[in-house]
Amino acid sequence: MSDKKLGKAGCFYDIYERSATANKDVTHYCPGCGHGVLHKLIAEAIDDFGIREKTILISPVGCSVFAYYYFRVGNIQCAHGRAPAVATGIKRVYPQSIVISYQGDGDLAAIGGNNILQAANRGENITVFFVNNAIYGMTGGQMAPTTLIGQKTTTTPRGRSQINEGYPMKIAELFSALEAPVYIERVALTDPKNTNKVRRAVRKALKTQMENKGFSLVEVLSACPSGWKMSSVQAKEWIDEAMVKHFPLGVFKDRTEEVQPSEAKRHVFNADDLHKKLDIPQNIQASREIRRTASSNIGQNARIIIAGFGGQGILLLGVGLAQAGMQAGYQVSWIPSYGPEMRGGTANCHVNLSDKRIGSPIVSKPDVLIVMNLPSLDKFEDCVQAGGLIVYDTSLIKKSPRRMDVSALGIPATEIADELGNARVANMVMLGALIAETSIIDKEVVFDALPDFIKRKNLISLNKQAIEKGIEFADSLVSVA
Ligand SMILES: Cc1ncc(C[n+]2csc(CCOP(=O)(O)OP(=O)(O)O)c2C)c(N)n1
Ligand code: SF4
Ligand SMILES: [Mg+2]
Repeated sequence: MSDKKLGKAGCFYDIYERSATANKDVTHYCPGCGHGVLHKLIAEAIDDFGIREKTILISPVGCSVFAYYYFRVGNIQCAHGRAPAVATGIKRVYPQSIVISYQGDGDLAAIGGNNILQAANRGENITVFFVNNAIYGMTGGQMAPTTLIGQKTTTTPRGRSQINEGYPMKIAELFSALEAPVYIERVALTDPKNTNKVRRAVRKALKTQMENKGFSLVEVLSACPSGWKMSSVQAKEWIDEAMVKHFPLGVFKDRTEEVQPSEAKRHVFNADDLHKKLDIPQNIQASREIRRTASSNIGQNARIIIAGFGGQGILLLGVGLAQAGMQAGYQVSWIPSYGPEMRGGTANCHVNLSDKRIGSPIVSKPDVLIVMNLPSLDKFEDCVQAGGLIVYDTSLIKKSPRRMDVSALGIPATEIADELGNARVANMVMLGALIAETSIIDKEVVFDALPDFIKRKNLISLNKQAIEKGIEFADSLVSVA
């Protein structure tokens, strides 16, 4: 047992340095708020189980958004309602970790309702602490899915009515109807007796995960004196008198005795296996050596944005680069961006080619910007890294990039493609220019990769010609620094 029961749990930071407030000794929660007490019970359990080093706490959007100010564990704060998805990802990649999804009723039962439902139904081996305070505390007291009938909130000023807003959602009951969950209990943070039950439930839920038995969810009825416009004492009484009537306390599901532990095995990524599966020759790594021939400073670890009109083959160019990059032995990512571009704006995609593992597919500061229309140049020029490269299609962009701290290579890609008899291969002309101007990727690797991303075999030779033309044109120029 923790020897610090009356003081601060060791799992809390001594001083909450991350907090933006002046007083770094206290939490941001209102007096009487249940979040703080639940934090303490979780922190003590983590200490007592000796799992601090392997615990990852995922805090939601809601009043507990700043849980990471307090817990001395691995912390992630995620998008509203998405904690179960993030927890799933982490747990599957790090099965030895203890992953906690900490969520409010707005977060779990409203915006993230389907997210938690699917995670529970999959039986993810995670622990969910669901703080039901029957209101959106953080945003000033709007109705939550768990708001009681008749309860006044800022969005139900006359009280919740089942005719307009439906019934308060009974999460513990609902989720215990699913087959996969192992342990589901509803508890309440009110008097010492009930608080002790919360303490036991917190521990049981963590233990369930530690023993690899599967999904558990503890619903905690929790006071929000500010949102309910009550004193702390009144708020606790209201839980006992009103909330518990609709949300009865107790264990709704407990399969912990019958379930056999099943430890998820982490799949260790092996590049050779992947090459075999994708039928990529093993000696392809050698091609990396001959990549380093061209003139620009841009070499390995290139972050690239490609942009233009929908229909110009922007996304395909990105796919091609990523495919060839993969065959050259890079770690790669490709992510498209859709949206208003479908209606004539800019279509763009982000490509990473890296020697290291890629943290995020999003490229915010590209080393290379390839643009095939003016709106794209206007949109992305400013975000190119100083020292980076802009390759632009002068057939369609009648002005030069403004930036003086980047290299710029203008190429009449659409006209060259037209001369080849098909304007649609302008994207490959641009790719040729990139090959000539940088050491990112070798022409031969791209040629090898072509059949993997140009599905119509009769077009492969035309695409090769377009790439050759792009290289030829770029080689005939001196890039403008
Ligand atoms: C995508 C998105 N939608 C809406 C919001 C506004 N918002 C912030 S917190 C919140 C509800 C929080 O309520 P709850 O999950 O019950 O947490 P509590 O503050 O009560 O602990 C909402 C709707 C947001 N931040 N992001
Ligand atoms: S608004 Fe409610 S839930 Fe949020 S900190 Fe205050 S009491 Fe707690
Ligand atoms: Mg709430």
